[in-house]
Amino acid sequence: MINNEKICFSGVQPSGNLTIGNYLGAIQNFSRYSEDYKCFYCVVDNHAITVRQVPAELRRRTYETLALYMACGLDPEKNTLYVQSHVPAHTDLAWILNCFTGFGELSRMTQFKDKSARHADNINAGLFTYPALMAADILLYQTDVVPVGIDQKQHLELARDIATRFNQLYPDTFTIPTPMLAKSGAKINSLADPTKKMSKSDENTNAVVYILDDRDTIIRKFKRAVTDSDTCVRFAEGKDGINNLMTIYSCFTGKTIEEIEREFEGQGYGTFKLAVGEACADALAPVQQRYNEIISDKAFLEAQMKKGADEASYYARKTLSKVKRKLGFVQI
Ligand code: AQP
Repeated sequence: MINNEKICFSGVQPSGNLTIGNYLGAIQNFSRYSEDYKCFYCVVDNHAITVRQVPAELRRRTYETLALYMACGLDPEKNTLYVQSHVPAHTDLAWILNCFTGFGELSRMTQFKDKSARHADNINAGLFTYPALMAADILLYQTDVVPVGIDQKQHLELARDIATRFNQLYPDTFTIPTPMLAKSGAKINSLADPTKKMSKSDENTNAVVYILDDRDTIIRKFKRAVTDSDTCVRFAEGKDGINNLMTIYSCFTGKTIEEIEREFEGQGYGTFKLAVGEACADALAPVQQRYNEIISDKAFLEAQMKKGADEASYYARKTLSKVKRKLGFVQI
């Protein structure tokens, strides 16, 4: 909390084209906080370079992610939308928090284990200390709530531990943040391997539905989604593929799992998959339309980046100077 304002913070990496996992697990929920919280939504480009990025693609995706924030309903007048590397306080605080984070704690992070297995040729220190930067992102704004998908819950717990440890040594420095998981959609799985999270960096593009996929592509991908040898549309253990599709359908239509089971009683998987594809395409159409209007106006996006970075810096500086003062750094 800053000046009696409750604070919400979250971010998305411009590390690939955004997926319906990013949308349902995170971005769609961001606007829920706009009325009651001061919201900071960041394009976390510093995090993205923990994995090698092609510079031109990183640049393009940074604009795209900001445009998608707005297309998904985040009004830049009500939310602070900005790019992480434009506010150097993030990396400044990250260094400090690195010195309050245990090697053992970082070694236990499942994302580090997964990503170092996937990028065995580039297991860099940034990938390892990613959670300390994420803690800095959040703690810098005295954040109360962080809307995220389940995969980020472990990092959030570490951020809470780091904040608590710091507060014990230097009382009343950080607000302890609370993760806010979407009621449904906090973990959307791959269409090709439904035991695995849907990821924007998955090499198999058929496993992933991107927010900007066109209608035919969306429907084709859902038609090919892996299911099981049963034929009944019901949510049950061992039916990962169908459970995932039912969750996606539920998120896009607002129907409960019971309502979906009743709706498709006696119908095969083919009919159901088509319905999921159509519901997803229908829901994303207005987002895509708004996105196309925004993305073409680069000057507007740059002006928003600048405005967002100025706003975020104002808040970030307050916490950073408090932290430095408490640590005993000489400030001039
Ligand atoms: N499959 C998912 N289901 C629900 N939520 C998800 N999120 C990501 N994937 C899913 C949530 O989206 C937000 C932004 O994620 P991120 O950009 O910080 O990176 P990530 O969590 O590592 O997501 P990706 O798509 O898997 O990226 P890559 O492939 O680059 O690692 C977060 O709130 C996340 O929980």
